Amino acid sequence: MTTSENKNAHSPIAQDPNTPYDRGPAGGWGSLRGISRIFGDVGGSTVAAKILANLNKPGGVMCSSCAWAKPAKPAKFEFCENGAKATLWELDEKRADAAFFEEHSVSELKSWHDHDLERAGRLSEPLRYDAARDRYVPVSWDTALQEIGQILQRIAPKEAVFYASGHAGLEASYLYALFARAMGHQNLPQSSNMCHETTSVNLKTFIGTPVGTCTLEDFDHCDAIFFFGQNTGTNSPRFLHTLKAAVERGCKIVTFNPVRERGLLEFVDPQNIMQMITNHPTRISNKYYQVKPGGDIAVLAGMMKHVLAREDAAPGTILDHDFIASETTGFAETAALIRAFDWSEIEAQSGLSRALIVEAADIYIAAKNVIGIYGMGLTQHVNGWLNLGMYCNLLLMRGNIGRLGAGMSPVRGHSNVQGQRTVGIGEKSAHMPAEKLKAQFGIDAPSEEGLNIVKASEGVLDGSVKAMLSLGGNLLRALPDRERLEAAWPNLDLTVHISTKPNRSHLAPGKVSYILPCLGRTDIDRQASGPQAVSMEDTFSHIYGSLGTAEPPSDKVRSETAIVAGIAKATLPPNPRLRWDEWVANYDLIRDLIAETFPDDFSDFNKRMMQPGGFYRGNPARDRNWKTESGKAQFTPPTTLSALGQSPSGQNAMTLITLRSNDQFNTTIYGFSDRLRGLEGSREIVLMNRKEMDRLGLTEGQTVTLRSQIDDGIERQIGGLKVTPYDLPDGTVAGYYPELNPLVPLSYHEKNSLTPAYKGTPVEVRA
Ligand SMILES: Nc1nc2c(c(=O)[nH]1)N[C@H]1C(S)=C(S)[C@@H](COP(=O)(O)OP(=O)(O)OC[C@H]3O[C@@H](n4cnc5c(=O)[nH]c(N)nc54)[C@H](O)[C@@H]3O)O[C@H]1N2
Ligand SMILES: Nc1nc2c(c(=O)[nH]1)N[C@H]1C(S)=C(S)[C@@H](COP(=O)(O)OP(=O)(O)OC[C@H]3O[C@@H](n4cnc5c(=O)[nH]c(N)nc54)[C@H](O)[C@@H]3O)O[C@H]1N2
Ligand SMILES: [Mo]
Repeated sequence: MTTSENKNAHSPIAQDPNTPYDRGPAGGWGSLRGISRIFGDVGGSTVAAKILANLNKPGGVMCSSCAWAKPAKPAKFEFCENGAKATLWELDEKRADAAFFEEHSVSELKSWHDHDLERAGRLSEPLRYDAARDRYVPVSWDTALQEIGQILQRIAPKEAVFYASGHAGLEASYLYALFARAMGHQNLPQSSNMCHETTSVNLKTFIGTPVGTCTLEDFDHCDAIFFFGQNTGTNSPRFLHTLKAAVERGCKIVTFNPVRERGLLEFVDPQNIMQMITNHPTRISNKYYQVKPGGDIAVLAGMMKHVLAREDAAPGTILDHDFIASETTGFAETAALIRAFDWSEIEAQSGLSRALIVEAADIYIAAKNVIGIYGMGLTQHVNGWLNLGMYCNLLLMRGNIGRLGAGMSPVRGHSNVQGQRTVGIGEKSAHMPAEKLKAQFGIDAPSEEGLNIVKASEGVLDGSVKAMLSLGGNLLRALPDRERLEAAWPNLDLTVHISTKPNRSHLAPGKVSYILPCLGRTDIDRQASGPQAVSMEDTFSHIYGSLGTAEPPSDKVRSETAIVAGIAKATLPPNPRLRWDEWVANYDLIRDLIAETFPDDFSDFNKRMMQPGGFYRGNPARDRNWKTESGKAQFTPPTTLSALGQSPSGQNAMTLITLRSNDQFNTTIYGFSDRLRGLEGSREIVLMNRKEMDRLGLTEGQTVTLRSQIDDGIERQIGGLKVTPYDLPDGTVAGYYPELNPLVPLSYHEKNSLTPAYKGTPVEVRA
């Protein structure tokens, strides 16, 4: 179905004939049931209920789930179903302690489901892998830190990799980035390397900023919001309140997504008693277009073509000529290429008719202020750079970047993924200025660029990487090409996991392997000077403090800040200016260091971090200060109409997209209910539309094998996937991340940033 009208508004929730089970709107009673299920699962307490009541409010805990804003004036309950799940998951009463690891060998745990591994509970003491017994056994902190330090001293600095998932606060992250450089390397890959790296690298060249240009305020002033490949209802549900308010003001919402995602269709606000009682949803998208995976460049080309045609018909009325002339470069060349594309090509590549694309472009033109939202549907493609380039082009044509109510707005994933980059986590020298390292600590910064996650993974495969530290995360589930990497991981001399719960990555221990249990954000972080707050940055570049209030899982669990400092101290030669113990005793001192290294972003950090709504660190593009090579915003000439690196070829070949369910946070699987998509019970499934099922002679529930068509001499396939009918464009199959990750080659990634192309892999479907 590619029709555009969203007819679901104010009617009983329609059952889609292509969808197997009944499903409710986003929010509503379903979200409350979801929360109460997890509450029961983890033994929820009154402490947990109190933390939820203060979640995302000034002085409370900042949610460890997504990076959506924490408003200065929070709602009565400023949390969503998934934030509650993440919080309760961390407050788990169960313990994955020494007794648990004594009972279960690593080989046995390998047969467990990801869900069951994390359900074992919170890690509560440091553990070292004992190969002879195939078990993790308890060890003292001193022994752990000393041995890790000795191994890191023994190898060459560039043989070590320090990975960070976007959870840890700015304090631990800054020390981690400093530690790497003091050791002599910048191998600091981060989860964003699998995520919005496409944004960080390409947006920077187009408009001179690696992050979005909007703030929450813009959503009160926009006339249209476009959504390309971002699933709000599942991945940033508190955004739905902002959208509902915009819709009620008359703002138009237009969505391009191969999947009809519930949250972008309709929403029942769980805090609105009348809406809850009547189950009368608010329609979110006015128009919903089921673009083909990788078809967005073509859509954007079509929209731009129509904008140019309207300008030709009434010169001087459609384009923002002043803005284009004074603020941008490359318009003429780009416009010429757009004019040259054929509508028939655009229709074939996008899977949408000219009439539908024109309809969307007319909404774009009618709106004075437009915000462009996007997520993984644009970034995780080989030509992700051009997805973003074309999206910028469309906005720039009418001056929609750098003024109130308009802008480019990537929605970030992890709660502090953006902030970690701001304080120095990243493989380039630019991430942490060399002159500051010298002045503050007397350290000579490494000049060689470090490894991002794709290069670090290649290093594990070819043996050039010898030690892998992980500050959070679960690389062996999150990365592409899992089977190859899982086989190579045990060859590492050292693996160190700083984690809250057991996960699959712990089960491929290196020759020496440690699991170091850390505090989560909800826990009280007691240090010598008293309980400590930590801080993080949201998707709108606002920075907040967060104060944990739950009793930690055990007295043997340490803060991420203390663990990073402990390893650094055990590794580095003494340097009186690296005052690890004093910093751990009082995080204010670390924030002073951050403010000294990054004065433009963090002045008065300690004073401002607890202010309602956080403090804004600014964005040059928002002020039309273009930090690009030319000093202007850059139009990007399109060289192709497809975002796919390789199209599927042959009768039974399709493009695979990998999805997150409503019941997971990345590799953490809370349960098996993808309520918003009406999919229950199993994650070993493959979705396709009924027409494609008939064409391939497949029946509902039949199991099939998917085989990757990318040919690099390595065979990649996964069997036992249950065919499930679903409303998708022709030529498209969908399944779950991380289950389907072995199908995506490590080498199949976005061109400039190396972000894995998880949304556009050509696969054969075999009965
Ligand atoms: N509950 C929950 N919340 C999360 C997460 C989670 O796993 N669970 N993960 C967090 C993280 S780290 C991140 S990065 C964000 C991710 O949040 P999103 O950016 O929303 O990422 P995805 O859910 O992977 O995919 C987004 C959408 O892209 C669509 N899509 C796929 N291919 C294409 C395409 O070619 N074109 C277009 N236009 N659309 C396409 C999919 O149908 C899907 O609806 O969410 C964060 N929040
Ligand atoms: N096929 C496919 N693959 C993908 C994606 C996709 O869309 N499709 N998306 C990609 C994206 S966007 C991302 S961001 C990556 C995510 O990749 P990662 O960030 O590596 O993975 P997570 O699942 O977020 O990490 C979960 C683990 O983090 C630990 N943890 C949780 N909370 C904390 C904490 O507070 N501190 C510490 N130290 N540890 C903690 C727990 O042990 C938990 O098991 O996956 C990528 N992989
Ligand atoms: Mo992400």
